[in-house]
Amino acid sequence: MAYFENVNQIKFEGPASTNPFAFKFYNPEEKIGGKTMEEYLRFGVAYWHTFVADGSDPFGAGTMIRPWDKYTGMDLAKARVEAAFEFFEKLGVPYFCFHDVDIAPEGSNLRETYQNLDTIVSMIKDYMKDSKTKLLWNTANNFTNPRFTHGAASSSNADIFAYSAAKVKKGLEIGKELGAENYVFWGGREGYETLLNTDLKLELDNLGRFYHMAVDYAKEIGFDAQFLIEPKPKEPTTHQYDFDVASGYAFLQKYGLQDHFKFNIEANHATLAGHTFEHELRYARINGMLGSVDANQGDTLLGWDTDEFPTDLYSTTLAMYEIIKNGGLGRGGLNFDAKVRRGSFDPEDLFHAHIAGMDSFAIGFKVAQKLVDDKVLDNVVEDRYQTYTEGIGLDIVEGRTDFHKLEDHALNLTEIKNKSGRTEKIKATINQYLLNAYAGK
Ligand code: XUL
Ligand code: CO
Repeated sequence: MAYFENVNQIKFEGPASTNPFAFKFYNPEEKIGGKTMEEYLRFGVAYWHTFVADGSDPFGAGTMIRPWDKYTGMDLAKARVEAAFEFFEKLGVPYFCFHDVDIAPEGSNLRETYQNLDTIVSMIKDYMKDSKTKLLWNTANNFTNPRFTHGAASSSNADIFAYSAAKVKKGLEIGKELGAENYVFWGGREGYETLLNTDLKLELDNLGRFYHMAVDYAKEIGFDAQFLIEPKPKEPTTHQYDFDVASGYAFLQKYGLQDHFKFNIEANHATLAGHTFEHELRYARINGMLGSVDANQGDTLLGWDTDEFPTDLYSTTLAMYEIIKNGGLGRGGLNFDAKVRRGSFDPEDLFHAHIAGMDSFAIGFKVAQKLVDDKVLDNVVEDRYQTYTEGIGLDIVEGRTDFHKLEDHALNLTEIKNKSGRTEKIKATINQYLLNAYAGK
């Protein structure tokens, strides 16, 4: 059965096209910086937002019209697999991502949940045989069910720690079965509401223990996916343990996990942490920890995770700049952890949303590659830090100074000259690159 019968294969038609079901900028075969867009951008569809979410919010019921919703239970789970692979093929997207609960309903106990998962995983495996779409990552949802109210690996209840471990164990087995490139840990309830009832040290130590056991088990079963931590500062808990890349990296180093994990960086999580998307990407990149991206955007007027499809070209350009400077995302990709707005309830809107996101990253990729090729920002930075390439500056970076030597230098200074940072000039240049990109200049 076709679930999206009004939509045909989405093709690249170029910037002049007026066909809403066509890519204007994402041309999978086009080479940018020697790589095709398809192999470099590695787009992924998020199963939960696209095939499961119903558009409900804290003030209202679901709005989404989804042809598969006429089914329930395991029939619904199976219909979603059919719809998903039809969608992947029509969109021509190379990857998808899911949580365990997205693909199969939970049973009345863990054993029954496993059975449901096994049925759907073998169905997905069959569909993957005839499909170009691969699994970018899977993960365990250890946050929705009420049992996780006090956390999962950081729960105050040891039974929940064990239950969470069992779900991740199963997730690792599923990842191996389906050939996942990565395995994600987003600490949905790993955090706390109030210190008044919280043993902060025990919870963090337990989280460290949990991640070590996951690393050990993946090794035991020969699952070689890249492990990824996805930081988020708040929501659902007040204080999330994996707040941002900097705090996550400190955590990983403290518990000796830094060689086993990288980061999955989500744009809207970055802005919730008071950072820009590019800040988080840069922080991970300079530490060799940039693994994958949850591509979305927030709303600057709202203080929560709105998970919008990325359409801000300035942001996609600066994000792609970091990704290019990282030499790509390796086994990672650009997963659209993004949802259509509650009012965009037609099945077709799922296509419009993904087309918008893919085109926005294609533009960002083109502009960023040009910025890199022309050394626009490299030249700015090189000039700005020029004092570290000679004299006392070179001595500092090469470790030949101490406070005595620096004091001598400072006492002998007659004049200190700072240079302008030229922020506005740089931003104007980026605008010029953005606008010129499709004028063929
Ligand atoms: C929640 C979020 C999750 C993770 C996977 O904000 O981003 O969907 O990406 O659990
Ligand atoms: Co995410």
